[in-house]
Amino acid sequence: MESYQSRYRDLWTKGDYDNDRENDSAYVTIGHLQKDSGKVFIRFNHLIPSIELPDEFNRVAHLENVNDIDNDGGCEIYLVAIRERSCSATGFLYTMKNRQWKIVREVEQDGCCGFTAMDYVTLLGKNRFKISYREAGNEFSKYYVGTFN
Ligand SMILES: [Ca+2]
Ligand SMILES: [Ca+2]
Repeated sequence: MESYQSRYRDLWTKGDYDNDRENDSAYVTIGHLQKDSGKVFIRFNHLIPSIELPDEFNRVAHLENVNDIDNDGGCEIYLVAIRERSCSATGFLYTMKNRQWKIVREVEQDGCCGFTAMDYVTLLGKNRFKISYREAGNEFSKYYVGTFN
């Protein structure tokens, strides 16, 4: 039987997100309880807090461990979330500081171009990173280069 990990490999990733030298798992869930119905979460094991996406997003197309950009021992995480009934999406680069997730960068992009299991974020050296994305109506990839602070 196909494992959850291989079937949803774009929506499941491993890494040490809280810098305790143990690998953690991250995966996407949709809330079903009344208070969080339809909300999208990135959940973790090992008591790591969840990431809760804003209400306008109803699914995640891609989830990626991007390794440790700022060299503090914890891996950063990147996800692309798609807006309900729309072809617009936002990529979010998150880092954990003091056990709280913080957004490092948001990148607006095309949500209908199709996403693959490739890496969308590349490290360019300490504190520097590159995010690949597609704009609506543009078939070529674009790059955003950023610094971590
Ligand atoms: Ca860990
Ligand atoms: Ca880090």
